[in-house]
Order: sequence, then C-alpha cells, then structure tokens
Amino acid sequence: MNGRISAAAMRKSLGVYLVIGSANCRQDPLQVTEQALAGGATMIQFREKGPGALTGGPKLRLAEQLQAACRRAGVPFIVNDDVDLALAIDADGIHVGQDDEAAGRVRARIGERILGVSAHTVEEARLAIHSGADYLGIGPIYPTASKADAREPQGPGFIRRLRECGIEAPLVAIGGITAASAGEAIRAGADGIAVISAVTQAADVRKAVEELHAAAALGRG
Ligand code: TZP
Ligand code: MG
Repeated sequence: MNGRISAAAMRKSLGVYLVIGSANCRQDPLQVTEQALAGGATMIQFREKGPGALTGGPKLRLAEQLQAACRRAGVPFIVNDDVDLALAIDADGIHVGQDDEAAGRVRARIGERILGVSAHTVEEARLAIHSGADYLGIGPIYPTASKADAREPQGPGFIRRLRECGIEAPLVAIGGITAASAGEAIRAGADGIAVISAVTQAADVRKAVEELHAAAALGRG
C-alpha cells in the first residue's frame, strides 16, 4: 500500500470483519478463515488469545498461514496486540486495546500500516484518532462469551453517541453481534461489524458470513 489507507477504503474493509484465533475455533482455523473469505469476509484479525493460545513458533506459523489465505483473497490481514509479530510477517495492520502498547507508539513503529484501536468512551475515541488510528473498534455492544475480560455491554446507542459527538472515523461494532443484530449496529452508525463466534462457531462458516453481509446491507438501507 502507498500511504495511509483512505477512510473510504477503511470503511469498506470493516464491512464484515472476522476476528479469529485457534481458541475460538471448532475446526481448523485456516479452514475457517478460508471459508469466511469465500463468504466475503472483508478483513481478518488474528487474535491468538484465551485458553490454549499458541505462542512462539506455532503462533508465527499459524499467522503466516492465515496471512497467505488473506493475500490470495486480496483482504487485509491484521494482527491483534503483537507489533513484533505484525512487523516480522509484514502484516497489513495491527489492532490494539486500551491496555496494550499505546496507539501513538504503535503508529510510530508500524509506519503506514493499518492501525485499529479499541475505544470505550468518547475521550478514548478522540485520543485514538489523534494518535493515528485508521479505525476504531467499539464494544462489546452486546454480551459476549468470547472475551474473558470484556467490559459491560454498551449497546448500539453508544455508537450513535460517538457519531453525535462528531466522531467521523471509520468505526466497527464488536461483541455479541449476529445476523439478527448486525443491521441495528450499522443503523446506529457503524461502518461494519466484527465478529468471532457468529462465524467461528457456525456449522456453515461461509453461509454465516454471507448472512452477516446481507444483514449489514439491510442496515445500510
Ligand atoms: N472485543 C470486544 S468484544 C470481543 C472482543 C474481541 C469479542 C467478540 O466476540 P463475539 O463472539 O463476536 O461476541
Ligand atoms: Mg488487547
């Protein structure tokens, strides 16, 4: 990529954003990723956390496999909270939470790669943008079983509030989102939806992504 990603391209890439790690999957994570890409997933985040999460060489090898699948599909590959790994494999971007390496420091280390930052308040959102975030992750919107230390669900009203406060940055809703709630999150002002379990736990991964796309499209009206 030449230069920072544009807001328009970023909004498109947030459409149906799959967050995935081996602890979330019932099947092989590479197969889940490939099926999700076949269903039209617009961006993939490698988030290797939780019980039994891989480290070291096995983590690196899985990252490289998922990255290769994303490259074949022409979809950005983002690494969660591991700048060293993101730089080692030349990932398209990195996502950090409020308890991870500070966004401004990460921006300085990753050059023009995509930077996503989780924000839970209007102030955190403003600071993240000021620090060089390309997009904000907002959530949990609904209750989630996929993140042990998740905060209280904020509801789609919080997305609306961010927009009312003048936050125009590309923004993705995360936490408990399913095809039944995707439209509501989009109508509240999100550019896209990020999911773990709605896709990784689905019996038919490809169909699950297609249904999320359809629900989000309905929300866009
Ligand atoms: N950050 C906020 S909620 C969440 C993360 C990583 C988990 C989302 O998982 P699910 O299964 O889509 O609720
Ligand atoms: Mg984190």
